[in-house]
Amino acid sequence: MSEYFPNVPQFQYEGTGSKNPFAFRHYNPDEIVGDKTMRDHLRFGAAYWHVMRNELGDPFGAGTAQMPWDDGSDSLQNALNRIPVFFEFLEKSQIDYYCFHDRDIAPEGATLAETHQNLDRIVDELEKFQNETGKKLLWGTACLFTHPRYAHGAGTSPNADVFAYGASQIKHALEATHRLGGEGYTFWGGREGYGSLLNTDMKRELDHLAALLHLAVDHAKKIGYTGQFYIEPKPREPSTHQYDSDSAACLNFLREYDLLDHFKLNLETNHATLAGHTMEHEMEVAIAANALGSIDANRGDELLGWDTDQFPTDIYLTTNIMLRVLKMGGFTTGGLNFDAKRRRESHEPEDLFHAHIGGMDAMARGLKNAHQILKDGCMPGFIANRYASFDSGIGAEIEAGKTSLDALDTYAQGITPPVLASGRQEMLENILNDYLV
Ligand code: XLS
Ligand code: NI
Ligand code: NI
Repeated sequence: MSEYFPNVPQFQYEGTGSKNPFAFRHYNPDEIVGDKTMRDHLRFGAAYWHVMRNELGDPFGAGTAQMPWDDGSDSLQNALNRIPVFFEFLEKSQIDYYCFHDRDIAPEGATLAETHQNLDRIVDELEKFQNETGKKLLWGTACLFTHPRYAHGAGTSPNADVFAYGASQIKHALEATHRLGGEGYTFWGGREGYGSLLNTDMKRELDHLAALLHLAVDHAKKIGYTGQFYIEPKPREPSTHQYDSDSAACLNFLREYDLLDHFKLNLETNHATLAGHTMEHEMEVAIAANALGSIDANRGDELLGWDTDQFPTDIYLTTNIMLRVLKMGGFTTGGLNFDAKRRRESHEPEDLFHAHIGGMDAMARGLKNAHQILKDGCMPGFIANRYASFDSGIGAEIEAGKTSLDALDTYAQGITPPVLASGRQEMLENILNDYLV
């Protein structure tokens, strides 16, 4: 078998003292943390679109990425040629899962029927490589935002024929995901929003989007696909305003259209920050609704206002993320998909590896820190204690819904004025920092 990355060995765990740039310093796949291995906690995934298809262009300049295995064409053969490269990448970096859009893996054909045939051919090949390597599909999705036909949206397009095209793509992408044993299927509505309300019937667009999601749920039942559906929130870009703007907006949409039983959220760090939230905030909102499914692990840049999709390297961030993953009891169908790309200046193939190894080690450190914080119990204990007045007496009655304004009025008039405890934010920040050394 030819090697596409001859200078890169398979990553091994060498510990913190290692100076080997292709070794893990913190991610030790089989090490047990708490109740399971790091591999099972973190469930790392690689994004086909970034690893194989991102040429590293930006709005001001052409792509820079060196991809000697790629002839630059949109042929089926070129698509087939990329697959062994990708699986070598997964094997060397010890990433167990991957994610794709239909159009990342297979090109459009001259007709829609030919497009679907292309996808089927590629899925045959992916299936073969999955069986040979044991790599698994975390989730699949359909790209309903790149082709010009989706300029006004797919599910929210004012053109019913475009809606039908999108539905056709979803049917085949869902069936491909099912065939490959995909544990989830994601909807990210890049163009499901609007540029101007002057030309938009918002209510009708939302009704249509919900109809499309219901059709997908129905089709999954029909073909026996039991994987988890996800919606991925993002407030804008490419649309001026996307309907799935943040966790709260998605949950409201899912509840309103009776979809909450079928969908969870796939949260991406950089999307959280674009929405004006922290990732922790988005995770807490989703967890409270029992709807946190999976994570697109990346980060933004505070100096840039767009979706820079950088690899997570900030231990403060990864600790906060893993605290919430552990708090919800870990992933079930979800995982940590690196929806992240190298900088345009990091154009050599080996940079793909440096990027992912950094993200994996940062998440592994976050996991270990989070596990230790929860084990020590001091920080969660502080929070529990802060609400202790609701554990008994009048607080317990409030929580149980066993009181009334009359009863609370009588109660409040019979007590001495409340004395507040300090929130101790600074002390807690100091404690958190102690875990990050
Ligand atoms: C883009 C999104 C996209 C989804 C999959 O910003 O993150 O990559 O994850 O369509
Ligand atoms: Ni994403
Ligand atoms: Ni993104």
